[in-house]
Amino acid sequence: MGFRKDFLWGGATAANQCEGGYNEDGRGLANVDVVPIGEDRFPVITGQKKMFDFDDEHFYPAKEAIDMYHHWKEDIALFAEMGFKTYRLSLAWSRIFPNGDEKEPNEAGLKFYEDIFEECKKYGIEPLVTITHFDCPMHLVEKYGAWRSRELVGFYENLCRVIFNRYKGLVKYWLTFNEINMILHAPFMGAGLYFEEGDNVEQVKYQAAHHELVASAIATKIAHEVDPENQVGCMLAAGSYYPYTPKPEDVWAGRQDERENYFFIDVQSRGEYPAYALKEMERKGIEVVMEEGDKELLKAHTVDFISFSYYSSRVATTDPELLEQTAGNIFASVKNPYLESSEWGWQIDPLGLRITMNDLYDRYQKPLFIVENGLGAVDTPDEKGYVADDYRIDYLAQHVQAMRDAVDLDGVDLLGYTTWGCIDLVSAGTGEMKKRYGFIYVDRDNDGNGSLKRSKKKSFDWYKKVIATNGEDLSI
Ligand code: P53
Repeated sequence: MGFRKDFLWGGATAANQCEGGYNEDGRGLANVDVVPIGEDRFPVITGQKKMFDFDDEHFYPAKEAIDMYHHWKEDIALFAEMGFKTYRLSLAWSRIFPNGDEKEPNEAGLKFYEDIFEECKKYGIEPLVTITHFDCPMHLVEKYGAWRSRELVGFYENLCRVIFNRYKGLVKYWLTFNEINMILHAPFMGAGLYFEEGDNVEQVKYQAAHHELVASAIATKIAHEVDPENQVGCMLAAGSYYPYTPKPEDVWAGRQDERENYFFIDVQSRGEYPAYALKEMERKGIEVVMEEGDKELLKAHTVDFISFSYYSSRVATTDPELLEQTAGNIFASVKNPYLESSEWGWQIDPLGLRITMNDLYDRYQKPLFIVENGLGAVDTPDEKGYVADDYRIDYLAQHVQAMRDAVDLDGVDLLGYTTWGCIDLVSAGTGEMKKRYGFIYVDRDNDGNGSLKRSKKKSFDWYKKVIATNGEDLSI
């Protein structure tokens, strides 16, 4: 009983939130670079405010982030010390193809990740690679309108061919698009989409989503052709919906909210547009343009496993007053009165993880991989610089227990677990450094001050023990 022997314990990061080095060694500018911290962040990441380059009034935290570009050896050594079996990271597309539409890749970018993978190998750490974690080269945004253009499929295909061939034998686990459903909620940050006056926003989003779905199927096809050992997953920002009341309308609202997310995974895992989505699009007047062969591609190249992030469950309601309170959140969800919240208002629900795992496993019957989970919190180092983050340990222990229940008691097939932001990094939602997730503290603040020094928090030793006992010992 318990987790499988080869369970992949580890941690996760994304290039734009940790690397920095935004213009080094030929790297091109990307959408994720030009999203500032502060009140303009929300309009920029949702594609309502145009910011295609840096200006002097804003601070752009991704430019330097935690400078992993120059600290990766040290950071991987720390991951290895914790006993990581896997490290989830993403590739910055614009390091490999600075503009996105070149024929030949940038060797320096390819080499950077190759060195990282070799380093992981040294420690027996299996890389889990997100091909795109929100990033899109700015040249593709400006010239083609990013994923609204069909041409992006071809550029993404080139990227995939190059990386699958180059990293063959070094990387086996791949995710095509991080939180693919984020395109609906943060379309600029998630997919480089910016909306002009008069745009039919829904139409643009679903057309772009179709392009990503086709690109994902092509990536899966090529990955399997290049190396039959390759395992490709989709990636969903998950969290099941609970109806606010047993009122049938609330239950139905929950079903609909859930389908908005499942839509993507239904296509990637079952290989076709589900009936409810076709009907909904028809009602909304959304016409997705498909090319000949798209349907066959989607059907023939479904994913091998289902990966997802889980931070919280969600609540659905039809009550207009309650709905009002959630306006302005990326994932608008009503507060659940039975749950506690983090300092950022994210509700804490370990049982919700078990519920979500069951929902996904029942629906797709493919192995699951939890690739993000964790607590964003304010950490205050003591005079020696030590962070005693019992609150984080508590959160993680409860979630690991819940996933163990899903495995042991419900029979869910779970490949692994990578906590989000295993080393402190920049928050995607807010751009803050202050919202920390790591086992490793990084000395840097919201304004970019700090020595970037890395130090182990209390949770570092805790997680090391969890991994060493394959999840048996969760005690503090
Ligand atoms: P942060 C919400 C908002 C933005 C990104 O989020 C999100 C979510 C949660 O689903 O998705 C993931 O940094 C994402 C990561 C991100 C993490 O959640 O706002 O894949 O890039 O950092 C946590 O606290």
